[in-house]
Amino acid sequence: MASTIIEGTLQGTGLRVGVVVARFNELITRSLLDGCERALRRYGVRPDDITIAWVPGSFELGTAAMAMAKTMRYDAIICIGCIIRGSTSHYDHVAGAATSGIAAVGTQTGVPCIFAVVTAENHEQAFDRAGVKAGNRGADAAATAIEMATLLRAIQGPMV
Ligand code: INI
Repeated sequence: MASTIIEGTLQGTGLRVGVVVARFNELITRSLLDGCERALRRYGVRPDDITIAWVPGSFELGTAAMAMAKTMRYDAIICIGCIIRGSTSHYDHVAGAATSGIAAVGTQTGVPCIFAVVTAENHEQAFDRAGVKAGNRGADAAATAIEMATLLRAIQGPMV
């Protein structure tokens, strides 16, 4: 007997996606958001099905994402932020709170919540990860969101 394999796809048509973006380090987070929106559209998500919420900093990402998830109006949520070690003595606290806040959304609500927070030693490294050299983490997050949303639909779909 063959194994049953369940996988997500990159077909985003009909999916509703919430994006939470931190204003802190806005030059970088806007670039991540831009990469994210372009990728979502490439995967077939309609602009009308994308809702963007701005928060002050990465520390607040989880709170807003949790509120969005609880409405059950979104198939996936993407959290975008940028935390630079050189800019803050409380880097570890902000990064830790952002990580656990974002992770809690997925585990507590069942709505996939994607981590698109760039953590970097300096601005140059952060820009590299926001489309300059090392890809765009926002675009990567869009693909992850679509894959997780379609995977969950496949898992929850009717037995055949
Ligand atoms: N928020 C960030 O998103 N990135 C940072 O690098 C950062 N630094 O450097 O402090 C940062 N701080 C703000 C924080 O996220 C909260 O908005 C603030 O502490 C209010 O709760």
